[in-house]
Amino acid sequence: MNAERETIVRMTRDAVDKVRVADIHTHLFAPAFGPLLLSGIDELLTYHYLVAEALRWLPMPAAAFGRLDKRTRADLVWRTLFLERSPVSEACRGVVTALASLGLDPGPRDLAEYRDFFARRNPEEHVARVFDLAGVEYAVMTNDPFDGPERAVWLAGPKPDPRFRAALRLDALLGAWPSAVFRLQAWGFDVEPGLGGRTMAEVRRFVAEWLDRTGALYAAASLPPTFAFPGPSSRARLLAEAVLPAAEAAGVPFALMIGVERGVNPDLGPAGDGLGRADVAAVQNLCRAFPSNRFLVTMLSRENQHELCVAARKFANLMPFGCWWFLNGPGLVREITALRTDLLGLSYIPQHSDARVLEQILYKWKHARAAVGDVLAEKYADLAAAGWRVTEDDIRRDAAALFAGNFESFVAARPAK
Ligand code: HDL
Ligand code: ZN
Repeated sequence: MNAERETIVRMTRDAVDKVRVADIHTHLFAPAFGPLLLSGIDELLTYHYLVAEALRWLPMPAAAFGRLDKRTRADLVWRTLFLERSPVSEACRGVVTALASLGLDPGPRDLAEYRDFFARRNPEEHVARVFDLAGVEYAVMTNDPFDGPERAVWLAGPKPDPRFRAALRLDALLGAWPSAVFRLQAWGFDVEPGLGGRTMAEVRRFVAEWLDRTGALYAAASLPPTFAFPGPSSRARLLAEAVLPAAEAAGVPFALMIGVERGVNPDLGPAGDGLGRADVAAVQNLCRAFPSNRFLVTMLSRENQHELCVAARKFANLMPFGCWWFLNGPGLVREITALRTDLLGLSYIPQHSDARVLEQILYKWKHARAAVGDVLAEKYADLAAAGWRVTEDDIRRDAAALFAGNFESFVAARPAK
């Protein structure tokens, strides 16, 4: 590699390693939400990604594994995936990265020592330290107004924490309307199963109320591979006549997370979801029909990534984001980031962590910075080889946009609650 190329690679990796991150989709919760914020080695080891991998080896049915207590489940995962064979999968390597980032030595493979570290930590100091080590300025939560424990915290008015911002998740409304009707009626909303009467106005009122209560930066829903728009489904009608008008009125984008096949193997619980290739035409139809709405879009199938990039070239109100879930491995992150950069320049959001356990942001962002940084380094080196003078200031400016700025300008950052 020539000297100029080496310098560009070094500058790029340094800029990406240091850039502040807005983590735009996580399942983390602010400490005010109490036990909803998961943390510690036993939570890391019983993350559903690792459970799925361990169950491929364990001679027991998933249901039997699920009945064990958390510590026993963690012991089994540790033995199966870390002691009996090398932890080479992304989720396993992530646990190793997280331990090392915290100053623990993965070398001894001493689970008791790691447990002792987490038992002794001061929760508030630990949260601050993890965010600092990960270089994450804030994480956007996934906030479900239909979730009992979480709803109770919102109604009591949690103390705002600028490290944790809200996103209003509407799967229960858009994906399970028949059961949502009864909950909404119980909460005083005049809605009908057949969507008649004042239903759409009342759903708009419900969404507006929760966008305001949470200060959500965006509203969101995950959608199956069969998602179609327009269409006769309650999901399509609620989106068009209630949710998107409410999001536009509140000035927030809507995040479409498309391609998840829920409960492919129900016995595995949260680990039982799969994926399918979706129809990008639904995304294009939404962007065209709702030009005043903004759409954050991530798709779960590798085969949808190129189509989504081409669609984004057609609609400025479409912002592709993340290498979601089964796409979050170094190989696919590199492939998708190169594809996006080739087709969209810098007008995309490369990654979100999807972290469920606090310490996962340590590994998800360390690994993401490495993969995205490598691709950007190549792109800047190619640009220099074409004759452009690539400067360190340019690289830092561009990295800041990719890892936070693009999101914040797309969301037109709402004042913190
Ligand atoms: O629907 C989602 O937000 C997904 O991210 C699921 O929560 C999934 O279980 C997950 O955690 N993926 O990383
Ligand atoms: Zn998620």
